[in-house]
Amino acid sequence: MATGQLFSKTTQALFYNYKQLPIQRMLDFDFLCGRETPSVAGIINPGSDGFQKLFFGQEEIAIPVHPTIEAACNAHPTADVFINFASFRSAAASSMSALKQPTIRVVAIIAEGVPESDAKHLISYARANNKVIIGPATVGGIQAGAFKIGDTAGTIDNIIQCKLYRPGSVGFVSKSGGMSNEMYNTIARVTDGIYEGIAIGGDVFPGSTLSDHILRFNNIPQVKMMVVLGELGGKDEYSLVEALKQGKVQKPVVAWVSGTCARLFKSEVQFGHAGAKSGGELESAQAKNQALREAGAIVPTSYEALESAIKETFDKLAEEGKISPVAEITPPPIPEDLKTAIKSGKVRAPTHIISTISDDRGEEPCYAGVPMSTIIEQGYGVGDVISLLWFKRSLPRYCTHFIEICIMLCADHGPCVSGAHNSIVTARAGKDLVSSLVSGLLTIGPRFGGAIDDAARYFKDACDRGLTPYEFVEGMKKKGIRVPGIGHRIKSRDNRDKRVQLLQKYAHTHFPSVKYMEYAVQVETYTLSKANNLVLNVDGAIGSLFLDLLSGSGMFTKQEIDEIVEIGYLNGLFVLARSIGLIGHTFDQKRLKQPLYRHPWEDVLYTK
Ligand code: Q5B
Repeated sequence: MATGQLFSKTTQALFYNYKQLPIQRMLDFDFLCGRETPSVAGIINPGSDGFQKLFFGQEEIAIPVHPTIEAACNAHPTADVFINFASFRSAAASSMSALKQPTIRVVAIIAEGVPESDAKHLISYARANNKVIIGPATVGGIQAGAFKIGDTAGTIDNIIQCKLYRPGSVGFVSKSGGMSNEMYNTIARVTDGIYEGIAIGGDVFPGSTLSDHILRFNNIPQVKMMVVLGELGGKDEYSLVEALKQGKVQKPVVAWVSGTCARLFKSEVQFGHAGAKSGGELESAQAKNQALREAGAIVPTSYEALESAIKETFDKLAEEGKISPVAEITPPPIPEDLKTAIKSGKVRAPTHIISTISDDRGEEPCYAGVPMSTIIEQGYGVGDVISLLWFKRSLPRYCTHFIEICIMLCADHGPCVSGAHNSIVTARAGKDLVSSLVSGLLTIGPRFGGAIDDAARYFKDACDRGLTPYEFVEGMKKKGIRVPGIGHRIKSRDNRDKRVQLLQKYAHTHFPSVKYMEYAVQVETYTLSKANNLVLNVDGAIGSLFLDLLSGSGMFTKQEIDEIVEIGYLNGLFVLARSIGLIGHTFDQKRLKQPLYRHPWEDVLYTK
């Protein structure tokens, strides 16, 4: 891996496993650096495809999602970096599959805990095929001002503070990802900043080594000095010692191997990384620091002295004219996410919806302010729930029970009525429950079940204006309007609708006043004098009785009653009730495995 640049300002990556935050951080970094193209060309989310919306600066962009690595590589042949956010269980298989793609050059493996045998297999394949692995167990790497892997360098604030939005002169490599963040900061304080930084990961077998990257940095003209942060355990640092001894590294290397404290422990110590354990003397931080020092690296006496060693090395190069000062630029501000800005109280945004009947944001949903636990624990019924969600108040029990009676009485009226017929035909055509239900519901209207609101409107108007039934009915006739709530296809003077009688009986017993119902009965007396089937029907009974409920309960102002009547709440009772029956008819047909319905020819009058 001796050749130089791994990344550039046009490098694009494929991102394995959808992880919103690291991808957005990469895109935010791109924007900060003034990249023209997003550094993430595509996302691989095994088994799914489509697009994922993310921000590129202020604009939203749609990044293609692919179900397989092959599909992603075919779709984005110029994306040559594979950022693998698979879990340790699948990281090896997916990394190998990526390495085998001719278009992929660099694979970064983020997962910790990849089995060592798998890691060795990946490494030998990568070396044989001239590919680069960063990781496993890494945060990734960064080329300042050009390209960043996943979460490398942390938040945008940290990236700005470490001046990573533009290239400096320092090549940095460490084992630890966490410490690399710390070092980006240190390096930015005492030099002109990072050119490239790589965390190789803390495993015993890293995909690429400290010396791999140092030798690579040595070939990058923009890198003027290198900083290495090793750690105790393993022998990786010795390959760097060898390279230094053999004169393969011409640029100054400032190095520190951390873990010198291990000697204070009496027994072997395992630090955070799999590879960071104090083993034999050769693997100790002290031995490695000494070997690096002897090989020509600048090695301070402690970690605390590392910053001044870097500073001195940088200042010397600058004095010698080997580093020309980097032109400082001000990066563009990254637009803050609306959610974050609202949370911090910086901005306010208009809402698009107003809702006043329910709230699901708290610990439990509330209907008109009444928590679900109260509804259940205090034995509320469906009438109470309707009263909360439709009328936004708790109505007295006799009212909510009346609502429940309406629901029960209107739930079904046999298979022959318009709604049930439609649902049955639809179900028999093989359609699903919702289609069968709505096909039945769509028949509800001025003639069938949907006359309750108009009945309430006309009865209220006529009664409030003091019209006699004669004046009202004949007035309607003149206008060519059938009286809503009057008339039935099968019910008549001699075959009264039991539902109407039950509603009337309930209201007589429980309602303080039945003024509107009595008016409707007087209208019925008049219409029955015209024809036997012009009875007060179930729609008319509910319409007139609901007027009595609204005005007699004392729970509504006059304006509220007018609004309820004008908006037309009451057909909702029939819609809700009849849904129960329509669903029942749908199930019935499906249970009976009824075939496609075809209306018989004999039942059609064919005429010209
Ligand atoms: N005439 C319901 O009509 C029906 C008149 C009228 C003045 C009237 C009809 C009507 C108003 C709408 C209404 C709800 C279409 C009904 C329901 C749910 C259901 C259904 C179920 C369930 C029935 C014969 C003569 C004509 C008409 C006159 C009729 N109605 N005059 N005001 N309201 N009502 N709908 O029997 O002189 O011969 O020309 O529109 O309230 O839907 O079970 O089936 O639970 O599922 O077909 O109960 O009354 O009568 O149209 O042959 O008319 O009476 O002008 O006079 P019919 P038509 P003329 S409950």
